Amino acid sequence: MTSPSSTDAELDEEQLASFHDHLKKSTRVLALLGAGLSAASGLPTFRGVEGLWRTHDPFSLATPEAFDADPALVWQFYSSRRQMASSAQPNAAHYALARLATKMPGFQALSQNVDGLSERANHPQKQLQLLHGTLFENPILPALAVPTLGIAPAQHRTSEGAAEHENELDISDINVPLPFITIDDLPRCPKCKQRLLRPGVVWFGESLPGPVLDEVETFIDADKIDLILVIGTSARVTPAADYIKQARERGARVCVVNLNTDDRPVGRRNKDWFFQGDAAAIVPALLMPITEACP
Ligand code: BJW
Repeated sequence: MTSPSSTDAELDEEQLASFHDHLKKSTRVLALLGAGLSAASGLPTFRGVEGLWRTHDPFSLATPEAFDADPALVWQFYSSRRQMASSAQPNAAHYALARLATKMPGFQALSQNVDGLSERANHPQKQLQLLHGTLFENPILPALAVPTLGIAPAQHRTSEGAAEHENELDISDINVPLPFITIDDLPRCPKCKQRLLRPGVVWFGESLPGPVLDEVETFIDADKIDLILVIGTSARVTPAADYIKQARERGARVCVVNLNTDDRPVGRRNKDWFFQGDAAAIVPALLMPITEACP
């Protein structure tokens, strides 16, 4: 069930006090971050009512097979996502998590987001693991700099009238034709000039970046973990979601922040915290004892 955003005032005081007590004693903390973290910045999630995967088939856009079949369509999808992410601003939750990182050396954020907003909130790089890569790895050619996410299913794409519609693309209308691009417009390897470059994100069926997996494993194996924050994620995609279980096995208590009461990770325990509402409102209030403390 989804309800309107919570404000700080709506947080259950007893739950909040119990969470703050635990946070103040914690030194090794993980956070698993998902698309809901950036929802208040105006970016769509994947599986919600207005989520990307409700109107766009993930297997036609977010798999290596989709890229092989129609690289122009896939590049257009990711170019418009990058454009939207560039126009968005980090919200109070991104900033609070970045501040927690500067205050707590034993804090690691594991982000499934590719939108660059944590980086732009100055989250220290060493304490931010980009599990699913980033939209900002490869250069975007001018032909791919489409204004908004007017991605139509492949059968609706057309070159006719594209120029006059170019500045009118509307995220809410999936039937708006896209600017027409061909395979010759796509970015290629600067060395061999032949191989097509691809968006720097992790698609279904692909392994997560090796160095990132190593960093996360090293952190988890190093010692006991006090807490894992699970913020704005449906926790349905593996291996990211498995980190919740692994953190529990290292002793972590689990704190979930989500708009939707149904989106709690499997295997819930009585000692977990669940704060329902907008991450941008809740996360700063949760982290305040550390982020607002004197140095
Ligand atoms: C709010 C809020 C607010 C809203 N405040 N909250 C069958 C076929 C193929 C693969 C598989 C398969 N079965 C299983 C798999 C494995 C697969 C997988 O998990 N699939 C499941 C979906 C079933 N995983 C993989 O394929 C991974 N790789 C892998 O397993 O490799 C193995 C391997 C090893 C060795 C060699 C080869 C392979 C890779 C997964 C990559 C996921 N990629 C995507 C796309 C990235 C690029 C892009 O952005 O387009 O990553 S999919 C998409 O889901 C994206 C996200 O990072 C990820 C997670 O989504 P997230 O963030 O949780 O978003 P939502 O929308 O699901 O949830 C948002 C939440 O926020 C909701 O709960 C809302 O309620 C909440 N919310 N507003 C607080 N304001």
